[in-house]
Amino acid sequence: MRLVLVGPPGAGKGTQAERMAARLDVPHISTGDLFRANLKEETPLGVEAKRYMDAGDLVPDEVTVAMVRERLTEPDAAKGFILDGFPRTAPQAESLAGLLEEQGLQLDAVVEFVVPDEVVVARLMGRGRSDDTEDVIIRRQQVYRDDTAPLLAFYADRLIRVDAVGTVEEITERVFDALPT
Ligand code: B4P
Repeated sequence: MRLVLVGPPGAGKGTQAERMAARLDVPHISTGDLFRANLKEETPLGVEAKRYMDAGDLVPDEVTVAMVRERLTEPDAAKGFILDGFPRTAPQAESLAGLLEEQGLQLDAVVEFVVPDEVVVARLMGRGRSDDTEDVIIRRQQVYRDDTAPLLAFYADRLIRVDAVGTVEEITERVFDALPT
């Protein structure tokens, strides 16, 4: 199964991706987690990503695409993957399409997590990550509307929309009920 998860910041993509990956036995590939791991190790990539993440902006496409490309060529991704938080821009979507085409592969579905702004703000304020301050959350929501939401039209033929308000368990069941078999 090759899946992409899309949704505004705090929609629960990371939370659901982890559960889905365990059930489907495929790797969970989160660009946010990859950036944070680089940040922790203080790699040049992490240092560069930090200033964008702290401002609520997207890390530049060249950097993000190169990182994902490398991750997707690791052996465990051959059996499938859950891409969490990638693609987030049109150039990222085009590069993913190119990469899959080179390998003769296709995405099985793109799952959109639908959740109102006020719910995500409450969730993120409760989490307390360094990019979870009110100003930065508002900026991330704006970036989502401007750069990421337009991608949903690009994936219209394989888009699954899931109501992401509810308990973590309820949402996982909704996703699995909606996935292609
Ligand atoms: P991400 O790490 O992708 O973070 P996110 O979108 O904010 O969170 P997510 O939707 O995964 O929410 P989560 O499950 O954690 O991005 C962070 C930054 O990295 C971006 O702003 C950007 O700078 C950079 N970046 C990442 N990908 C990029 C790309 N492709 N291109 C460029 N830059 C990129 O859940 C949030 C909270 O809600 C948690 O506390 C969780 O416990 C809680 N929660 C989850 N489900 C819940 C539920 N059902 N009920 C109640 N609480 C719930």
